[in-house]
Amino acid sequence: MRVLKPLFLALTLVISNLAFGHAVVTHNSLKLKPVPVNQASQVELSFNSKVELDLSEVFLVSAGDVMTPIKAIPGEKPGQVLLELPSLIPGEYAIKLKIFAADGHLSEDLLRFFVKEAK
Ligand SMILES: [Cu+2]
Repeated sequence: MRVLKPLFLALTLVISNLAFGHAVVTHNSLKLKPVPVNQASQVELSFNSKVELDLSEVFLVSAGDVMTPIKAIPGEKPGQVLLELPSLIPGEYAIKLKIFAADGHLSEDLLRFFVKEAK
């Protein structure tokens, strides 16, 4: 997935310049629970502060730097956000977050993940 690498590098540089934001991801379910193949799923994120989802934007980044907006809904706990992922074929993806904290600060983050065929 050669195409995605320059994008990630560019975004990493952008993110490091915006690292003063105040809503930081403290937990994400991608690390514990792999995204299933060809099946819609949900990703759970936790932030260290309340987030303003109405002002925030979340995108799925797929091969060819294609950005698709994805739905983010509030979870049950404060700072918890649930992302609705569509059914995905195997490959390399990322979730791009532009999150407004309750104090009005914007933070950006990029969470990379793989969808792998079960063996
Ligand atoms: Cu802040």
